[in-house]
Amino acid sequence: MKAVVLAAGEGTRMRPLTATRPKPMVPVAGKPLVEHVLDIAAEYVDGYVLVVGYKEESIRSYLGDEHLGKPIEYVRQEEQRGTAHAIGQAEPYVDERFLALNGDVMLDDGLVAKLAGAEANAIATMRVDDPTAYGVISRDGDRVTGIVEKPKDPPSTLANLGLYAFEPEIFEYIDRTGRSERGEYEITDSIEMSIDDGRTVVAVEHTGTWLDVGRPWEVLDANEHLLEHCSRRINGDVEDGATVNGDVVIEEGARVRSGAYLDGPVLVQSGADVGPNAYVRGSTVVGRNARVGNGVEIKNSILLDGASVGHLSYVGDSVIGADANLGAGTIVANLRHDDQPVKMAVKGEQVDTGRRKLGVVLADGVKTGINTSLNAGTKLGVGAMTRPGESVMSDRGDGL
Ligand code: TTP
Repeated sequence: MKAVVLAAGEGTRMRPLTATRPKPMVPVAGKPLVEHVLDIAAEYVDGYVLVVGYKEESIRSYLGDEHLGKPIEYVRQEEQRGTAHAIGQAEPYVDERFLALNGDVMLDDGLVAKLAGAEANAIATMRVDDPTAYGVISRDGDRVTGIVEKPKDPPSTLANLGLYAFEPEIFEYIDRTGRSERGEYEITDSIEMSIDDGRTVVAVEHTGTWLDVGRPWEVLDANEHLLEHCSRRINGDVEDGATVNGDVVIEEGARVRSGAYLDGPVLVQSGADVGPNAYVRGSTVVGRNARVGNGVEIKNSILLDGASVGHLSYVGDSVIGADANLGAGTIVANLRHDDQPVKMAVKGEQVDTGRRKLGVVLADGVKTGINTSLNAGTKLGVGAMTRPGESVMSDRGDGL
């Protein structure tokens, strides 16, 4: 059985992190999202078919032609025309029952086992409090009888998680699928056609964790969840006088200098350099070759590879892009005085993130001048710079 992994999406809601990488390459807990998906499927498949498109080169060069000993084949989706169209690209590579998995979800093991082990075509579902934001499943016993997108009056609380097992016969229905109201070829329409034709589709119910990582703060949600499961491992160089508490991973080639205080869960990746006298709190990832310098406090944040927070700064609940550089004294606000959830712009619209604590999202290569203040929920796009002493209250830069 192969896993067809959808990784062609542009990830427009995830900008500016996706201005420079496809969404499946956004790292959580030290690895690109798509790698977590491949890891979880590895036990049940004998190969992967990756459907790639937007900035595909970075996926191809990172993953290469195998993962955990299983071959990876790539197929290009020229234009993002919808999930049915994306899965349809894999037809020449698949001749038996297969898994179809979104390359940008975070889930625990168990679910893929259930999908792989189901008898017929299968859809992963989970009970959610507010189904109106999801595709909602109607069923009779285990059998799916219909799927309705974002219904005002949901027929159940079972959400479609975007993870499937299909017989190759699904390709016939994909071929016959027309465009939906939003102009895409949707796999849920192909599935409904197969049900109308009398094919059996079962709902596999997931009771663990599943997160659709679509917007920048969901990267932090996924990171928090995954780091909760990391176990202490110190392979790097920890100087005398550094304190390392709890589940902290310090990879080989990383350095933690004297006076640094690390409170897990924290991941310090190879080549990273922390301290002296820095305070790194959970759930934080200090990426490869990233720098956390003297007098810096970092909390619940992801520093992508090569990011540098060199001196006297505070970074909370934030994602700092690769090779970004925060000038001395840069301070991130991550809480509103009125205690309301922080808002962030997604495709130009202010969205309630549901998070009481949320800092900033900085594109790769952003530079802040000394003593910059960054307001909660702000995004700085590609090429953005701030002047010394600036207070940044709204988004700026390209690729937002
Ligand atoms: P989405 O998250 O709906 O799309 P996206 O990744 O482009 O993000 P955004 O809406 O922010 O622009 O896609 C779900 C999954 O399917 C995701 O893994 C990307 C993948 N996909 C494709 O591979 N091809 C497609 O044509 C579409 C629509 C999605």
